[in-house]
Amino acid sequence: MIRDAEVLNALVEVVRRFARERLLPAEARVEDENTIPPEIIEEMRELGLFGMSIPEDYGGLGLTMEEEVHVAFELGYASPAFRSVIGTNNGIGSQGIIVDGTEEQKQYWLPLMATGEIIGSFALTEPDIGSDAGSVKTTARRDGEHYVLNGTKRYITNAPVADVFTVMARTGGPGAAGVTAFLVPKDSPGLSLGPIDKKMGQRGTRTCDVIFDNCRIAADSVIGGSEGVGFKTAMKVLNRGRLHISAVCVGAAERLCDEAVRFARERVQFGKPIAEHQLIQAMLADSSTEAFAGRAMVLEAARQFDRGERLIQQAASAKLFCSEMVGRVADRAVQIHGGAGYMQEYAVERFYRDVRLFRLYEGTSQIQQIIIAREMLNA
Ligand code: COS
Repeated sequence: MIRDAEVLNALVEVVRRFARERLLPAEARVEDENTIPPEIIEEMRELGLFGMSIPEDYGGLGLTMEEEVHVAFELGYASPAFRSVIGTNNGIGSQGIIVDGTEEQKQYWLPLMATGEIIGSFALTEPDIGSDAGSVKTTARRDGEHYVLNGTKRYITNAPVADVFTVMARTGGPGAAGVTAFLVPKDSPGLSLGPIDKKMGQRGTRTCDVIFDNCRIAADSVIGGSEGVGFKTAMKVLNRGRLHISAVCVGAAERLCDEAVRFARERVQFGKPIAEHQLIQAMLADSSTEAFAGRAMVLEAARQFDRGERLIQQAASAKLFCSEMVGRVADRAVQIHGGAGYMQEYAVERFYRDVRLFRLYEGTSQIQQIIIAREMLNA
């Protein structure tokens, strides 16, 4: 749903210019330094990007899903690391509070996240638990007016800079119904961070372990105040997150198409630019068509989300298609660049590594397939 086309167009235009004029020139520096320059984070704050999906009542822009994916297309055009800085506050780091939090939790945390004053992070994955998210081993034991957490969370995006974590921990018996979601401030006694992970790509995005060793938190830290519904909270957060990631994949695919076209126009072989060779044109055409299909799919799914329809299958389909699609588009972009595509001075080399993650996080492609088939068979 687009509430006011003019207002949205103005926002999208500002973000488009910001991505192309500020973020693209900083990409190589982010890759080298493995960190996002503080002045860029400040500009993102000023643009309100930390609070895109946070309701206006709590200080955010309150974008609808359709409006948000339009902005995500633009941000996805630049290195994914930039989007990740604001990604957790808009997505998995805040959505648990938005969808299931108490009014008190919303009023305390959301305004701080909307301005980017604090960073939220989402801690579900563990050393032994990834796809089988209902089997979390981290425990939370009630002790008077506190809970005591024990366990380790792994590969947690933005953990090194996070101020508060949404933590899924076991309060009850086995399976999804024994999981509770907690809001755990970073300075809670017994919480520590592991060393920063060394990743294949997406340099500038930091992940690490979050370790709970008799970590003591107040009893009112349970999201929504009810035990045993944390897995469902996590799943609802991921439905929306998967759609957002799909939009980022589309933006990246469009960037890769532009990089491939630019190179194909400049590179001369057999006496003419390679863009005039039909086998190159075939690769360009396939990539552009697939990016367009992804864009159309994301927009349709976002409209369904805004209409309040059940979106589990469509979010999983969008994530499956768009993340696999951008992998194919990146591969062709490297192919069109030839040997140059293997060299770090070209953006396609970096994007090829960066987009690999999209098929893995917020549910692997195989998990999306399982979710889609289950929805089809249970209908
Ligand atoms: N949206 C809303 N509710 C959902 C849901 C979704 N996407 N998926 C499951 N639920 C609900 C179910 O409806 C069920 O509710 P009831 O108990 O009222 O029937 C409850 O949650 C338990 O669901 P289910 O029995 O299906 O749990 P499973 O353990 O079988 O779930 C999958 C399996 C694969 C769906 C789940 O573990 C999953 O999504 N794994 C991937 C996790 C992931 O993305 N990890 C990446 C790291 S997080 S960045």
